[in-house]
Amino acid sequence: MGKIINKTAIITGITGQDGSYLAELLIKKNYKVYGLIRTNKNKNRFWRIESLKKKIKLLNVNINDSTKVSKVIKKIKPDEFYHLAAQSFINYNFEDEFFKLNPNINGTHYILSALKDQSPKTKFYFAASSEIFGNTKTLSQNENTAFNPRSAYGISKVTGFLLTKNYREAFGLFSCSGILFNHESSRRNKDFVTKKIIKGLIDIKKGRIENIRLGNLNAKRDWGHAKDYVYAMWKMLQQKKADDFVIGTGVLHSVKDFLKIAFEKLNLDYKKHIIIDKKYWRKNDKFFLKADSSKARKILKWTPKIKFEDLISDMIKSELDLSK
Ligand code: NDP
Ligand code: GDR
Repeated sequence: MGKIINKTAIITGITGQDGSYLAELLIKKNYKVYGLIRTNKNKNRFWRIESLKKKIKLLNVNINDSTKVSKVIKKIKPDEFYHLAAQSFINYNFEDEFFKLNPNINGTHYILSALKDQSPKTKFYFAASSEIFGNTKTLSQNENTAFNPRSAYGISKVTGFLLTKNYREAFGLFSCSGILFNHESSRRNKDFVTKKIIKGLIDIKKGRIENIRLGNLNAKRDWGHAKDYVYAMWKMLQQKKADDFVIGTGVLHSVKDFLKIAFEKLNLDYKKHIIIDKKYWRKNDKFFLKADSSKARKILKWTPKIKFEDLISDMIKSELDLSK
């Protein structure tokens, strides 16, 4: 007997790290999953969802095209809509600000507006980010902390957050934002520091390279595993009341901590293999953001299950498997 499909969901950003894990989670829960993709020409982008291809339906809908967004929502009227698509790499020098702001802000607005008009019962999730806190004065950040973004990316996420809140309050949509802190996995893009380190480490171990060039090793982040974080997204949309939640581990680690643990796991000394390169320094990135997710722990009963060390082991194992 076939599985009973109980709900329908649309995911934007399904080809990304979080989109792929979320699609897996929803499929396990018997959802019918649609992914909106901006193009099907660049097949290199599909590696994370390769094993899911037969179980999901990909639709060519660019979120910058309001007419197409509206049409697809009208047709599918999903139970849940997870909006994860974004230019997610942060550059603090504002040189790419228009490129970043357009899809991140307008895309979010088109989706919310189409939901209001075409499918007001759909529950909506917006992928906000700890970057909205930016140059904060507080030691840890929760849902009441003031926003002070320091990048075009952070500003675009504040706008998405406020649009999501206003559609909830003004039009009664079930629209929530998850204010997520850094989360990683073997599916991270190679430009992010964790994946860059693990990939470099395996290349060093295999004798393919000698060094990794990095920026500020004293930079600190609140790092968790993406699998835990997509579960929090789903939990938010299963509540009776729509609300916003901060999601993070509440523990800070430096880039140096990450390097030390990762290299020691392969019996190497990171100090012999790192070159500091100013190219990777971000002059506005001096603030240590740490999550206070007590609200999510209480209301969603969410806690991160995968520890920092296990995240690193998991990334090393996957990279070693890949390199075989
Ligand atoms: P990824 O960079 O791995 O994935 C981004 C996704 O967005 C990809 O599917 C990409 O599609 C799509 N995308 C990018 N630009 C556009 C565009 N102009 N139009 C349509 N689609 C686009 O990000 P993550 O999975 O790590 O993150 C998911 C979301 O969560 C993002 O919004 C990110 O900003 C946010 N976030 C992530 C955090 C993290 O630590 N991972 C923390 C806080 C927030 P394509 O394959 O075509 O490039
Ligand atoms: P971040 O992630 O900017 O926090 O954005 P990234 O991994 O790029 O940086 C983490 C920290 O590492 C320091 N760093 C370096 N970073 C990179 N990329 N490359 C280097 O060589 C390097 N050396 C040191 C950085 O300065 C920084 O402090 C991620 C994204 O997923 C966003 O979409 C998301 O919103 C935030 O996390 C929360």
